[in-house]
Amino acid sequence: ASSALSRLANLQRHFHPADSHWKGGNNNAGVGTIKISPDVSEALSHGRAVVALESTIISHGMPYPQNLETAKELEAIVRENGAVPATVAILDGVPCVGLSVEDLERLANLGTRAQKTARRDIAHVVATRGNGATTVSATMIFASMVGISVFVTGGIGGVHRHGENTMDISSDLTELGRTPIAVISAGVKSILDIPRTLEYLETQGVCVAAYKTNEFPAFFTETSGCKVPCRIDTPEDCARLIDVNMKLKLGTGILIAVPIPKEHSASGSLIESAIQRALKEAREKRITGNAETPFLLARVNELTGGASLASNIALVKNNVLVGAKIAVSLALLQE
Ligand code: PSU
Ligand code: MN
Repeated sequence: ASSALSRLANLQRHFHPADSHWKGGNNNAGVGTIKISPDVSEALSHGRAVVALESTIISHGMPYPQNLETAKELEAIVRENGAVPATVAILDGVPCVGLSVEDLERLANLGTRAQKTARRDIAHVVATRGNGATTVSATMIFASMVGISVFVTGGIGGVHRHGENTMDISSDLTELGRTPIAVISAGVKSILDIPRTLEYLETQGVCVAAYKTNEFPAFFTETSGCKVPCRIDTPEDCARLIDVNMKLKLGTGILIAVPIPKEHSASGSLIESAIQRALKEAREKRITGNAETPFLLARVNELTGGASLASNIALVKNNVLVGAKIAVSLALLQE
């Protein structure tokens, strides 16, 4: 706990924690400073449960206004379950851990005008004082830097279909291999190559656990046909896994895959045909690189008449519920 405290003190050296409306511009904060919101800072310094949340899901993953409503609801679910939410984004060039309602509104309104920010984009967004919506990889980095151990999202990136030729492999996977934080997600979408994604995670040394199931879930559906090496049935057991990973200083992340609740799981064949069509369109329009995931997400949502968005929102809420319980168990374990 003392090293966490001194790390926190170092990070906050250049800004006043009480000044929650601090913004870039005429600031004297050094580059490399992270702004931590007062409630997140308070929770971390007392060893209380904190749950990190990403912001690409707000800006690029969902349309307005559902993105704003969802972002606020996710934070509320975290609080109702006894943890403090820490949504991560880069605002006016400053990496922020813990956002105000105004910050969330700003990001939701910016939508895709906020820059999708993965690890490789961070320095550029900060140097140009831009607004960056952090993906799983960038969110892991900032959350881990300030001492957060649990991070919840909807789905992570993975190896794209045909990735063996394009080498389009999300930096989320390499980040899991190098940053020790537990990421709770509903698995990966079948817009991706799920078996290769799991192979890549194995190579990266990432512990992949499935929650109350033996199979890796495929985001919209509970099953993918792929078995996981590790099954966990309670938040307490997830907390123990995270605690051991930290104490052994393995340095790698953990992926905890929570299947979408049965009542919200989309019709597998409906989703699959929409995915096939969206993939074909992406190839025809030559949409590649970091534009591919947002394109596919939006197109699948259009093609399913909003069904995929409703499922998406339901599963993220469920992930946040599980993640908050894990974070609370972990805080108790580490008291
Ligand atoms: N998958 C989803 N929803 C998302 C994303 C992925 O089901 O919102 C976002 C996440 O922010 C993830 C990013 O980190 O896309 C991965 O993008 P890429 O495939 O370009 O690495
Ligand atoms: Mn990519």
